[in-house]
Amino acid sequence: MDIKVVRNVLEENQVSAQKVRDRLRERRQTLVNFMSSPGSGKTRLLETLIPILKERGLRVGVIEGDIATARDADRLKHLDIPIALINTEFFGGECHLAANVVLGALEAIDGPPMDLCLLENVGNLVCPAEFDTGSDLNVVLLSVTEGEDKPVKYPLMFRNSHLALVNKIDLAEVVEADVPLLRRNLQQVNPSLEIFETSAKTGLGLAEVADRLCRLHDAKRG
Ligand SMILES: Nc1nc2c(ncn2[C@@H]2O[C@H](COP(=O)(O)OP(=O)(O)OP(=O)(O)O)[C@@H](O)[C@H]2O)c(=O)[nH]1
Ligand SMILES: [Mg+2]
Repeated sequence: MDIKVVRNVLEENQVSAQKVRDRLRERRQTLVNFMSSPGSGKTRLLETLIPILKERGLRVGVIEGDIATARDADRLKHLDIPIALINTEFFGGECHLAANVVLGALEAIDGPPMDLCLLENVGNLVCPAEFDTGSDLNVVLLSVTEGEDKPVKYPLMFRNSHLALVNKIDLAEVVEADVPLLRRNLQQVNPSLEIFETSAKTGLGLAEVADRLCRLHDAKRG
């Protein structure tokens, strides 16, 4: 019985994810889903990456997913972009964003023209990987302070992602991170994962990430 209930939840989510995809296709918009443990640097990355994307002519919007508080949305306010905030504590404190919630957020920021919507998922290395949001691209951040073994300990997140950003690379030496081992672990879990080394603090690697997102949007727009 329990298994059936879980299956129903996931099947329902797939229906909503398809609605998100249909909506994005109609509007020629691209949705990118950023996921990671709490504190890996998702918000800091958005703060540094969005100005680069804007310089390249992309009109950007953000969906901020958090269990509680508007802190991350507030940190992005100065970027002067449409932002939809979702606090999951109002519907059970879910540790992920389900597709129906993402659909509602897309509707909420409808208005100003938008090419690229960046979704900051709830900080969690497990649950968000289980729920298709309807995104065009899944990006996982793993900071060098978290340990090289995380891809093999939490494989689903890395299997369900297209890009991995090895973030806080500016701290690699200080925390004696073994970056080659971290890369090997990522490749072992998902050989097709595209790996970027980034620092959301210094901006290192973010031009390459911006290039990748521009190419994705261009390909989708056709
Ligand atoms: N040195 C360094 N610090 C970083 C980097 N990226 C993020 N930080 C810092 O790490 C801390 C956590 O970053 P956030 O951007 O809040 O992380 P988050 O993933 O959005 O966290 P949640 O929203 O709670 O899941 C902040 O103090 C950031 O300034 C980086 O590349 N290098
Ligand atoms: Mg954040």
